Amino acid sequence: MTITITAFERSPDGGKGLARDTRVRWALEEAGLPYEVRLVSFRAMKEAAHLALNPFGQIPTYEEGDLALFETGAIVLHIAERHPGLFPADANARARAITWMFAALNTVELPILELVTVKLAEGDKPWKAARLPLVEDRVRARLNQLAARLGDGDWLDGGFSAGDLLMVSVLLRLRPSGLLNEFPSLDAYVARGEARPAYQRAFAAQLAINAAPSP
Ligand SMILES: N[C@@H](CCC(=O)N[C@@H](CS)C(=O)NCC(=O)O)C(=O)O
Repeated sequence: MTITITAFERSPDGGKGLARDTRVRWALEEAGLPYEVRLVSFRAMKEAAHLALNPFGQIPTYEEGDLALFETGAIVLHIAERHPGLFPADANARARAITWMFAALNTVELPILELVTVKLAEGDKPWKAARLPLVEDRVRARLNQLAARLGDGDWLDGGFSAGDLLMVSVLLRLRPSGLLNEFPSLDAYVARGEARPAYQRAFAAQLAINAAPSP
């Protein structure tokens, strides 16, 4: 059955791989699944056809036969549950991998998104200078805790899993801030994720779209 995802017609990051379709592409590549991409403009994302797929008017979405999904966590979970490559076979290990998926999206990504908001959306606001160090410290606190748990392991819980896929994807958003460099073990963890052939293919596919000359 054909899998179709949506992605930005032109990503605001210019192809750095930070738009969330990259996570889904990565999961599909890890699972060895071919997929098609429908590019959408910012305007089209807010129109009825796209809102029927994602009520919040965002990318990515995922269509497979008569199934339509949104939310990258749900999409990656769906892929991981149905195809080998992203979950361990042991039921408890799988439950822990799912825990890391939630931790990535619900505990680690939140302060990182706050940082992005302060820097970009609120970049010209008078409170930015006072708020930025507070938010940076909240991110540092999370990274400290995460680094303590990772220790000298390659991945968060044994072998690479969908939990690592989402955690690496979330941490990648920190690259431009320089905060990741303060945590060498996490920096190396992210680099391990980026070095995976499946990630490289996912990254190259989104770059090919975003680096192409404007139509
Ligand atoms: N929680 C959602 C977030 C989706 C999201 O924020 N998508 C961004 C692109 S990475 C988007 O579509 N932004 C445009 C907008 O919100 O108008 C997920 O994980 O799928």
